[in-house]
Amino acid sequence: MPVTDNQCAASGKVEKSSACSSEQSAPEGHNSIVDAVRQGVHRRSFMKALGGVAGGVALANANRAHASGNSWAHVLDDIPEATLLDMYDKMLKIRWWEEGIKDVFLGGKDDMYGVIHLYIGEEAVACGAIGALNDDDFVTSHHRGHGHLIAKGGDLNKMSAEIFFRETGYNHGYGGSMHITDMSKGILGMNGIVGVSHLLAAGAAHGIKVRGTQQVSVSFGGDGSVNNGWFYAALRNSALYKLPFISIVENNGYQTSIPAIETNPVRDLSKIAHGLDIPGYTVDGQDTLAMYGVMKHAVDRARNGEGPTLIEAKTYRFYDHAGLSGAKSGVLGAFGLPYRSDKDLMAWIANDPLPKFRNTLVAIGALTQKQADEMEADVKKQVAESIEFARNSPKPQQDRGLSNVYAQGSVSPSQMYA
Ligand SMILES: Cc1ncc(C[n+]2csc(CCOP(=O)(O)OP(=O)(O)O)c2C)c(N)n1
Repeated sequence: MPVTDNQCAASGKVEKSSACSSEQSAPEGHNSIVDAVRQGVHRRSFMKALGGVAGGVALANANRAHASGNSWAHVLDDIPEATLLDMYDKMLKIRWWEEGIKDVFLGGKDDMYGVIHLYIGEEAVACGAIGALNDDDFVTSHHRGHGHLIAKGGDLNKMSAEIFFRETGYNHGYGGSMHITDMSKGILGMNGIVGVSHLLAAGAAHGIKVRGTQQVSVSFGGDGSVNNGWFYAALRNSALYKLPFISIVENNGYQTSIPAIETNPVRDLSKIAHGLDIPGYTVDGQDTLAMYGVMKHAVDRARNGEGPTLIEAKTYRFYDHAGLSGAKSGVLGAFGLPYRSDKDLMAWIANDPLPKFRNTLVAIGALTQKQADEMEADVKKQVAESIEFARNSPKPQQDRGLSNVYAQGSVSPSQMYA
C-alpha cells in the first residue's frame, strides 16, 4: 500500500513520497533539541528552543490560513514540570493498561468477551491535549476511548473491572469497554455511536455558557466521525454561539479497514473549519508537546469567549480496528492485517510517541533514565494490581440490570414542552 500524505506528516520516518514535505519531519526537530542539551544550553533558554522547535513543527503542519498570527509556540516553555511528568505518566498508563488487557484476552484464561478498541499508538493525542485542561473541564470520547479516560484521571481498577464485567467496574459490569463514564472527573463518557461525541461536548459547552463558568468542553472523534451531521451541527452551533468547545479529530488513517483518504474529500480535516470561520489546525499527533501547545491555544481562546477550535491530529493505531487480530503477547502492534502494510506500521512504531516524549523529558532534565525506568515499572505494577482487582471482584448483581437506565420519578408534559 502506498504511503499516504497523512502518514508522512506524522511519522517523519517513512520513506518520503513526493507529497511529503521535509518541514514535517519531527525527528529532525528533536535531534536538534537533544544536541542543544548536550552542548549545555541553560534549561530556560533550552525550553524556549524546545518550544520553538516543537511549536515550529506544529505550525509547519498547521493550516496556514489560520496559523498566521496564531502561533502557540510561546506557551511551550511555560509548561509546569509537574504537567510534563503527569502527561508522561498518563501515556505510560494508557500503553501498559491496554497491553495488560491485551494479554488477558490473548491469555484465554479469564473467559473474556466483548469488544475492545485499542488506543495504543495514539497516546500523545489524548495526553498532550488533556494536559492543557483543568480537572473540571469536560471531555467526551468515542469507541476507542480508554486513552481519553486515563488521560483525564480515570481509575485503572474501575476500568479493568468494567472490562471484566464486574460489580466494581465503572458501570457495575453492565457497560463494558465502550460506555465507561466518570462524571466526577468531567468524563462525559465513551460512546459507540460514531460522531455523536462532538455533539455531546458541544451541548456541554452550551451548558457552560448558560451557567457562566470558565470551563471548556472537548470532544474526541476519529476521522470517520466527521462524516456525519452531528459533527457539523456541533461545530456550526458552537461557532454561531461562540461556545467554549474544542473538537479533536484523531486521524489515524483508517475507518475500520477503509483508508480515510477514500472517504474524506479533504486531506487535512482541519480545513473543514474554514467554512465556519473558526480556527482549524492540523498537528503531528505523535508529538505530545505539539498537541499540548495547540490545545493550550484553543483552551485560552475558549475561556476568553472567542469560541470553538477544530484540531486534527495525524496519528496511527498500532493494533487492529477492534479485537486482537495480528497481535501477539510481548510484541507491540498488530502485523499481517489485510488492509494495511507492515512497512507502514513499522514506520509509525519507529515514531512511537512514548520513547519520543521520554527522550525529550530526559534531555531537558525533567527525568533521569533511572527515574523514567522507575516510573514505567510503577505503572506496570499498578496495571497488574488493577487486573488482579478485577479478577477478584464479584460479578454484577442481576437486579442492577435496569439501574441507571430509566430516570427516577416522572416528568410532566408542561416541563417537556414549555
Ligand atoms: C453512527 C455509526 N455508524 C457506523 C458505526 C460502525 N462503526 C464503528 S467504528 C467505525 C469506524 C470509525 O472510524 P473512525 O471514526 O475513523 O475511528 P477509528 O476507529 O479509526 O478510531 C464504524 C463505521 C457506528 N458505530 N456508528
